[in-house]
Amino acid sequence: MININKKNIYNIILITALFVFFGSIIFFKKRDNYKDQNLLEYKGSLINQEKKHVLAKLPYSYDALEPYIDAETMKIHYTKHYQAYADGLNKALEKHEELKEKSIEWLIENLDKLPEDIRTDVENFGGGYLNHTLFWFMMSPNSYKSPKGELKKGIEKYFKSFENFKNSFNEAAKKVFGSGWAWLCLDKEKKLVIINTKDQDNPLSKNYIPILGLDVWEHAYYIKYQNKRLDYIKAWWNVVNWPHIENLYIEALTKS
Ligand code: MN3
Repeated sequence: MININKKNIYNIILITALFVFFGSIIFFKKRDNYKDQNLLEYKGSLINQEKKHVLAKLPYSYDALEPYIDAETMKIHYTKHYQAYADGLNKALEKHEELKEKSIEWLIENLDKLPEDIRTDVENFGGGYLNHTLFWFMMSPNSYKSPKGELKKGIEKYFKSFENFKNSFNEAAKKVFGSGWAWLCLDKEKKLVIINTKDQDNPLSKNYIPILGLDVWEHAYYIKYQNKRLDYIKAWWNVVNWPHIENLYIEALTKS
């Protein structure tokens, strides 16, 4: 029989306290896991010392999104297409020293204020550069498959259910004629809306704040999916970085 003296009681209290302590660390760590993935987030414009817009470092390896997005596509998409957009943007800005330190977001939001001789190049190359920078971070190899928290509430408020939202988004992505993007955005009234854009147009130019975007240019999927765009769209849902998308949503909601 255990002799319950003072020393034993202290031991029991100590052991219980340790259990509670380590138990809560494990519990909170597990709970925070959803948010932990945001460590690699795009926080706006990447301009180097030579005043050039540089590529964002890809936050995962080329094969990380397999089998949904194949490594070859990722590599060409990142090293060739993305690079070409950055190069085209930097080349256009060479003619206008005063615009070199403007963030890519500012340039895209203010296309109508740009000198006419570079407006189209900034729209196309700058748009492509910004769209892809956003796109890489909107995906993750450790996707949670569906949103949580504020974003889940927002989606259910404006689209009734996550399934419903996905169907509408798929439809918008499927409907892009030729090359373009599908987006979940915040409109001027801070409502969530789905839009699509042609070529490399970014929602910022049209007074929308992009929250989630999908590249439906053929270069984004043709190697693996050929002409089956809808198969690519459906597979892509498996790699959406929802905690990051939720952060973008909350940031956009509080932006004046
Ligand atoms: Mn692309």
